[in-house]
Amino acid sequence: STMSATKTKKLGLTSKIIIGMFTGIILGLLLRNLFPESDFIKEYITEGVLNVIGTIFISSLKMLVVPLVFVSLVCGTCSLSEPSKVGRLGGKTIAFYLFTTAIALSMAILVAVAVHPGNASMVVEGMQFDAKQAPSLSDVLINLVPTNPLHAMSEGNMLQIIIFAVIFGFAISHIGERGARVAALFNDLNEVIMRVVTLIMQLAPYGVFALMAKLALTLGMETFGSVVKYFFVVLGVLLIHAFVVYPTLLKLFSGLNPFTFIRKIRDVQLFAFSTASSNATLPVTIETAEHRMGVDNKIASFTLPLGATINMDGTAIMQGVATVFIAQVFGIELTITDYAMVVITATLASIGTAGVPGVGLIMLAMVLNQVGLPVEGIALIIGVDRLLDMVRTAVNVTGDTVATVVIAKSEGEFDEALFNDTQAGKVAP
Ligand code: DAS
Repeated sequence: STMSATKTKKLGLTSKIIIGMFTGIILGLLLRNLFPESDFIKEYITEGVLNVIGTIFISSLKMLVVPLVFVSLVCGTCSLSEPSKVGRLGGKTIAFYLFTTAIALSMAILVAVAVHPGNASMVVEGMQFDAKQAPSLSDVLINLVPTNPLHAMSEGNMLQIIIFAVIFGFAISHIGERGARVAALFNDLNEVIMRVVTLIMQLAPYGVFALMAKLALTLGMETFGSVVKYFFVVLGVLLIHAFVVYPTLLKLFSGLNPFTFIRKIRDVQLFAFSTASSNATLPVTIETAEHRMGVDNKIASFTLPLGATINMDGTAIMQGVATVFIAQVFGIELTITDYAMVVITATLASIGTAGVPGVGLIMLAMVLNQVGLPVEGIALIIGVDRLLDMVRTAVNVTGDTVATVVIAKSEGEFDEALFNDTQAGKVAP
């Protein structure tokens, strides 16, 4: 039946992506070692073919983010008619996101202090890194409301788009009969965009191949040598957060089978890993949450775009470890107050920035500034940050999805049979 056919195709996609990933890495490392200083390879392969394919793939995903977030959020909100439901949903979502980020940050700081990856012997000189100031709470709140929604969309200001879509969707559910027609239109538009997502997902194995080959070609193995301890401390905490903390929270708060969740979230994690962008992965996160995990659109369309922007547990983990690591390298003792400042600043900074590659490092500069640590310490870890960015983005989107499933189930907007693949076989259309 179509069900089994779809499932086979789906499985095929995951294994194709994994094959694309590994062949990309192998090819990249081979080329790098066979022709180490070849300009031809650098110009026509790394910056040429691979760069073009990889960038087109990421752009095709990002192309959907603004229309998808706007349309699916309008759909979601206009079916959440009573204001109390929107308020409760918003409160629950933000509370859960802050809760998991606090766990991530404190775990990261504790492990980094215990393992002590940095030692003062690592001399660092002549490094520059310009740091931006962390936005103040009032700035973050003021910047939530778009002065021009179309401008917010053109610049991809996700929080402003979310606010506008929620208000717009809310208004639709308050104009009676005509509202139903508008809502139906937006639901159709949403299906169209979801269909485009599925089409683009077919490109993934090739896009991932190119991205990984380019990464392997540029990121030599020697970079790891100097900061390997820092790298593995961050990696260790990320993996614990993704495969211990999240499954435990899922079991605790929703009673669902964590192994089913881990199996179904794998595609999304592969996309996030390959693109290092929560925003670019958002179309896949929403499609997976709704069509494979049984989350209703009215929840997923709200919690996932919000999560891609304000919920970055993986990034918080990197920042927690990096702050401690840099303090250790410079022989600076951090007080409890300093750690509290790190937690507050890292959480605030992550709320204000969208999920794009490398944003974690920019926010880290804000955090270091805030606690008076030398920002040039970032030059120590920038070499391995690209790889860690990919892993922590996969953790970021996993956290967004765990919260979404927990909240959807608590709101009764969740198809548990679909989640457990136990629904009666759908009649083939
Ligand atoms: N790449 C960011 C994201 O998309 C995370 C980061 O830069 O730390 O979530």
